[in-house]
Amino acid sequence: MNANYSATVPSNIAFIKYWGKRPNAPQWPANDSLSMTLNQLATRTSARRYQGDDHSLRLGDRMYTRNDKQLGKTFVHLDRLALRFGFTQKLQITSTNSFPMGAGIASSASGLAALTLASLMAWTDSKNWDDLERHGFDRTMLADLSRLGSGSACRSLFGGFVQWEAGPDPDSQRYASLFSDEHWALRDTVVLFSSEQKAVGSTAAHELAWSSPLFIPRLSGLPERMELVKQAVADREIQALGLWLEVEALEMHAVIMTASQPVHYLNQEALQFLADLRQARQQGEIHAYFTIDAGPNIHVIHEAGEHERLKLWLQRRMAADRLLHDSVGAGPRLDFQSE
Ligand code: 2P0
Repeated sequence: MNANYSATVPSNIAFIKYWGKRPNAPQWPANDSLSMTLNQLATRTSARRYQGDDHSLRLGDRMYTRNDKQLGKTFVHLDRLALRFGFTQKLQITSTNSFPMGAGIASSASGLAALTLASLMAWTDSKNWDDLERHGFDRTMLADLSRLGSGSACRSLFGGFVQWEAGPDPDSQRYASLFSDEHWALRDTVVLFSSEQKAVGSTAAHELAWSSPLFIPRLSGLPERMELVKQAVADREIQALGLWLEVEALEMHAVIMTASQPVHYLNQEALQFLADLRQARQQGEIHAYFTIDAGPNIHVIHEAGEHERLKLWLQRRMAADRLLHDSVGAGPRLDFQSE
């Protein structure tokens, strides 16, 4: 029997960004972060055990080897998991994204979380969450392991509105869904300004953050901002949330734009879009707010009732194939097929 173990893991969009890591431990963030788990923008990864000399990896319609720089993180992560738990079986991995890779839609978050889940399911013959837990892999453990592959991946293990706390020491990091996806029907429309691989990846950008004179002041203000954002989500206050989302995204970009090797993720067209969105909001045409990841694309956050009006406004400005429409989601799904 050659069974196929699959995980479908949505991406997440950070409201309070994970930006910068502490240097004295692996994957220990400089600050707590808070995100909304998405629904449709997801990675689906399947793993099956097979008799090969090395793991094999297919992403979309291409095969990758461990020498491919672009996906080196994947093989490193498989090796890390195998070494830590003594798994020797090689895996055949197949993965598909519902969005362009490396365009700032956190493909590493959904990708590394899906890889963690599918590979551990295959190695331990786990068909569902209960089986995984019986083998010692509860949700917190799975988030810890996903985080080692890519920091933001740990938040995608949970649905709704998710907080990742840095904790007092690197082994006490904590994850929690503060509100489920049913708490507030928020939507995220992603406006694509470039689908190309970005020039500076997030891992390098996290290191550069410390060289910005704006970084330490940012860290000192974040605990208060976190409380205000949590309160806005608790109260379903889109205006209070939205204004902080924009401050937070612009501050993160200001940090990287003032680093010792400055990085400009946003192009001219994206910058103009931010100004246009704000102007339209001031004039009462739309009620939506932006946030931005480490990439060139803009996430427009709005309530479900606003969606049609916003969509019309966006479609007057750009081709429909540059818009990805998503909403808050319930988190990962696992499935299993025997053959
Ligand atoms: C976030 N980002 O909170 C922030 C905001 C991008 C902008 O976490 O080095 O790919 O793999 O831990 O998780 C992207 O960084 O970095 C990220 P690594 P990751 O979503």
